[in-house]
Amino acid sequence: MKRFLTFGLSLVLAASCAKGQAGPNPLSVAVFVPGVTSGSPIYEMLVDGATKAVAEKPGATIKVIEAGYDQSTWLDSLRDTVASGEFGVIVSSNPSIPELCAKLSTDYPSVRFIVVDAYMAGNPSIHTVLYNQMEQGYIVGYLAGLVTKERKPDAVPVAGLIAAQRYPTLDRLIRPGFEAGLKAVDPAFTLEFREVGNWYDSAKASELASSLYGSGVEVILPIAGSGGQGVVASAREHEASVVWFDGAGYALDPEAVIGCATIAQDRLVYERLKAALDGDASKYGKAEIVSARDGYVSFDPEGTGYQALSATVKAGMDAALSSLRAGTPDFSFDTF
Ligand code: RBF
Repeated sequence: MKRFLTFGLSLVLAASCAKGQAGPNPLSVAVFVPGVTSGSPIYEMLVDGATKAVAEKPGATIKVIEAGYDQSTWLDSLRDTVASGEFGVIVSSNPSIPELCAKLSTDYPSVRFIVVDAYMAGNPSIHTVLYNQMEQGYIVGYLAGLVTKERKPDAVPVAGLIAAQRYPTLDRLIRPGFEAGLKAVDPAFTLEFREVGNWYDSAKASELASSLYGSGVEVILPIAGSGGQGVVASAREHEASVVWFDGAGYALDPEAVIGCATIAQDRLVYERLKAALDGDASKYGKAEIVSARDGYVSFDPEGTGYQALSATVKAGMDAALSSLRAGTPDFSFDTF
């Protein structure tokens, strides 16, 4: 009997041991794209950064999962990804994602989540990094302000923001930052805000832009994913301008796009995933904020549209950018 018990116990031990070993491979990475990669620079950089980190780690593998534009399906799709048991690390990007990860982390405690462009502190399975997008908004707001004032010195100063939808980082960082930039040029600036309703409808975004340009707006900032291409098309028709966000804006139109406030999302994802694949688990549970001071928020001057602007505008931008990097205005914050 005793022998039988011992045998039974060792079976249980062997089973639990095998289960431990069969847990997700910590070098197996899923990139969960909440939307569609193509047309959204923030997601293109997510995939690029993760691909580079995985390529440099012997034995690591990567699978990109595009969850599509229907946000109501994201939790199920993320659950399927996690429940497959295939992935040790899930990398994703956007402010709504940590909440979904937190719903799954208790049931799948050996899976780790790295979520950028997001903020959640205190969950031991999740590491988030948020960009100081108040600075990012300020940079293009300042440029939009300078260009508008130069072209229409006698008009009541106004600029446009066309967003896919409302969400906390837009309402609390991007929009107030953009307005602060405009008002730093002229406190009389007002902002015309319009909402598309999704992240892909460039025809709707173009219509909204045309009505703003038609009413005398000179510069629009789209925060609309691939829908932003409709704003660029409208700007081209109206011989007006667009300031762009995140990256790769100038490629859309060499003239209409006059500036791009960047985030170093590809570098950030690469760095954080590389450290994780090398065994550094110290970031999980932590929410960090990166900014212009450490170079993760910046401005790309390498576009024909920007280079064609007047020397006065470019000098104004140079001064504003150095000042921002040195901490003035100070948009820093510790929690979100
Ligand atoms: N940004 C994009 O460029 N493309 C998208 O498809 C996209 N989808 C989003 C969905 C949700 C629910 C939220 C909250 C944000 C989304 N963003 C998207 C915005 C993104 O997080 C970021 O704020 C902007 O790209 C500006 O940096």
